[in-house]
Amino acid sequence: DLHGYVESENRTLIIGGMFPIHFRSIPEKEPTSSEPVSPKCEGFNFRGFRWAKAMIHAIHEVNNRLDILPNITLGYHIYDTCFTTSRTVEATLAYLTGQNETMPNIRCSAGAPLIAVIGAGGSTLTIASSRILGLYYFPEVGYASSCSVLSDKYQFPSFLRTIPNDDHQSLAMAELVRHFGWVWIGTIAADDDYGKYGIKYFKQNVEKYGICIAFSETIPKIYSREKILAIVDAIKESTANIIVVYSSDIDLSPLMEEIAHSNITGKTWIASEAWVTSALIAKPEYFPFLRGTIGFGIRRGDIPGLKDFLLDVHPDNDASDDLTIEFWQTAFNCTWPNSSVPYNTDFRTNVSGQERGVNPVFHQLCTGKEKLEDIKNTYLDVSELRITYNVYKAVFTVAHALNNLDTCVEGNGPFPKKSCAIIDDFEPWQLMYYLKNVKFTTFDNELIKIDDNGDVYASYDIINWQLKETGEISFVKIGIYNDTKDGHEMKIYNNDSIFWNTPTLKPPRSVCTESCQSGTRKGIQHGVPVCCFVCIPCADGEISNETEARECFQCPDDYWPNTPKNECVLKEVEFLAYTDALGTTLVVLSLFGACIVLSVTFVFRMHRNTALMKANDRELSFLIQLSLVITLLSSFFFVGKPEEWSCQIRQVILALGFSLCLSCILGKTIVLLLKYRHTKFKPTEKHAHIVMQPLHQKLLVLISVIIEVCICTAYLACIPPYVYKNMEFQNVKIILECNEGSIEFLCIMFGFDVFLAVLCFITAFIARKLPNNFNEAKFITFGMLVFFIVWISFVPAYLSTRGKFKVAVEIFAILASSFGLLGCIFVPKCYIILLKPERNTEEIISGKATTNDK
Ligand code: TCR
Repeated sequence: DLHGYVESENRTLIIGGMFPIHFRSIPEKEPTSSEPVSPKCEGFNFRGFRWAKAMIHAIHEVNNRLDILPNITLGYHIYDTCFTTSRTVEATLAYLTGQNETMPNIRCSAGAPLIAVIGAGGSTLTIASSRILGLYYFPEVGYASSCSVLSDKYQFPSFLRTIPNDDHQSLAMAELVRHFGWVWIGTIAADDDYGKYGIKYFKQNVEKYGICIAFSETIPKIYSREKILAIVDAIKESTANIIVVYSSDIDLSPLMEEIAHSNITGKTWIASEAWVTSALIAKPEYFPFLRGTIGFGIRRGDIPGLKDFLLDVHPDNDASDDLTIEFWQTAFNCTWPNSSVPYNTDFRTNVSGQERGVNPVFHQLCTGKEKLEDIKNTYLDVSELRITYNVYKAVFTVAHALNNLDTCVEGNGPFPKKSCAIIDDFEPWQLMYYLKNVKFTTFDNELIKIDDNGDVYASYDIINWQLKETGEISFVKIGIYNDTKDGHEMKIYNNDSIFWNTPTLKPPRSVCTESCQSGTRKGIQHGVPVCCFVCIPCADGEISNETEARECFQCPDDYWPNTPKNECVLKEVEFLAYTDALGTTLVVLSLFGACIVLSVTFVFRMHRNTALMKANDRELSFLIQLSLVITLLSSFFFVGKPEEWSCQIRQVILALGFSLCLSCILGKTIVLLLKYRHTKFKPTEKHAHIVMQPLHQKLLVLISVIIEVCICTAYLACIPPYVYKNMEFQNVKIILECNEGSIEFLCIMFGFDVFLAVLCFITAFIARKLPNNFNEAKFITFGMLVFFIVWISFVPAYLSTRGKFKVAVEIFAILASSFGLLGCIFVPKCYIILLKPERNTEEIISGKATTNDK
């Protein structure tokens, strides 16, 4: 331990200090077989030594200042904790007893009284010491103990600190991770309160943002190569590119050594305050693996005069100062002559697996002439004074509190009856009162104010590891994070100034699954973190138009998803258009048919005076021709985009056309039938003429048409057809068709036509034997057969087709039946008229001379 104070006429008060001047203690092999002694320490920690020196420097500064404690001299008593709890507890007890014995007996010290302790470094150590000191309400001021549990004043009533509570840092890390959009994170924690609580709070924060933890590893406190290799494997196997490490540099260094050894590159490390600027980790040989590391550093300060004070160290100054001798030996790699101080040995097995020798003999002796200025050493590096500055602030916190206690005016004091504490003899809790209310500014103009929980205001520098031209690592400040009254603020100055550990030097991505593209949705799987999902394509008829969609949406009725399924597009509308090859053909055919009918009319008209034409009922023929034109041309209403009117008109026109046509034919066949009866039963000629006069024929036609018109009107008036968007058969298309409205009406309407047709057929069939009128009845029978065949075959064909072909089938049937009638009724007559005019005579037509002609 280091101790010292200046003898003077002033009253002297001692401040204790606990620093990790060694990295670890050497575990005793067999503690039971001999009297237990406190373990020895190994691994000289230059950084801890600097902290201790900074405390001494701060005490000197207080002593030299006239404004603080002018009539009091501060002394110090520093213990080495070796970064282990046992040593810390031992030191704590030594403070309380005042002797180098570990029996608690508060302030029974031989020398000057101890007033407060600065320390004890890591949180785990502080928790141990503070529990003991708390029993006596003995003030302890932490400089590096940042764990959040220490804010609990119920457990640690006499603890306060100059380092911010880690809750802020954990939140800051979570914000940083969110800022860069990383969602798949690995965490590594030291196996102590600092690491565990830090990572715990980080995870809590990060979960709120939907960020997932890929792996969580713990670095063992006692070195174990297997455990470290297991961590290395976990890092290697994971797809997480971002690794958050909450650990002190001392615990982390064996892991980093192994990481460098196994050549793990391409990871971005997020550093906690304890290792972000540590020379133990920021070694140039680790730079290929650790470059681009981002971390949080607490506020730094350049303590005036510290560098000179640090340089002013030499074993010659105090031959009994073992620590300085050990420092000298380690720094210059030599052994101090005639000293019992062992050369810094390291028993930890190193990466190559060999044990390092115990106390190796160094032939090189130290001369004492070695120059500290010549070597590069962490101890002398005053560029990143963060914890060191905290030590300084801790000393001044105690000094200011003591000064306030000293300057208390009796009658105005804080204690019962407005009394004051007396500087010569005060109780720890009285100093505690002043410590809790201390408020001062440092040389840096930083206001130090301890709050009720013993915490200070949190402010962090965001630091990025970059490479200097000299090959050293530089810690570049890329932003700040501040705790504000309402929440917090994080500022990253310039994204381009960040150096990234990626081949492209672009910010890394860290996701478990790449985000789902539009057209798919996120499928959460059971038993894996939410960040690892599968992308499921949207179902038919559904889309998702954003990435990361949780659900797909159904397209509206007339819409259908495009191929990438990220947009609803209007469905394609299908109908038989005029421009369609099929549509054009059918229209041309029907026009052609109409032309033929017209030419037949023309031929009949030209030859109206021939025998054949005279025997023929001209008006009826004309009406049949007219009705065929109507039916043929009605197919125009079937082609083209269905509209309300065309839907209503098409079937009606067709039905009317057919009823006109069939009733006329019926008129003809009835006449023929009567003639047939006349020839068979030989009634008087007169009789026949009386039965079927042309007028009667026309009446029949008229009545039939009127009936049909009535049916049609009722149909259109009651349940008219309408345009229907049929989407049942195909999702991608809307089939635009006419819905018949009422099938019943339709059946009645065409049923009447069928009824007429059946009558025609029967009458014609009965009269077919009659040779009269040039076998007209036979041709009509034949025509009616064609008509039936066409429409009977139409039904199954119509029912089994879909879409635009359905109408095409109907038009076919119309054309076929019309052509059939046309062919059977008029073509034979035209044939006689045009090609066989010699047969066109009265005798042959009346059938008297035709028997041989058949
Ligand atoms: N708080 C850590 C210990 C620690 C530390 C450091 C150790 C901090 N910063 C720098 C060595 C060097 C921050 C704890 O345990 O609370």
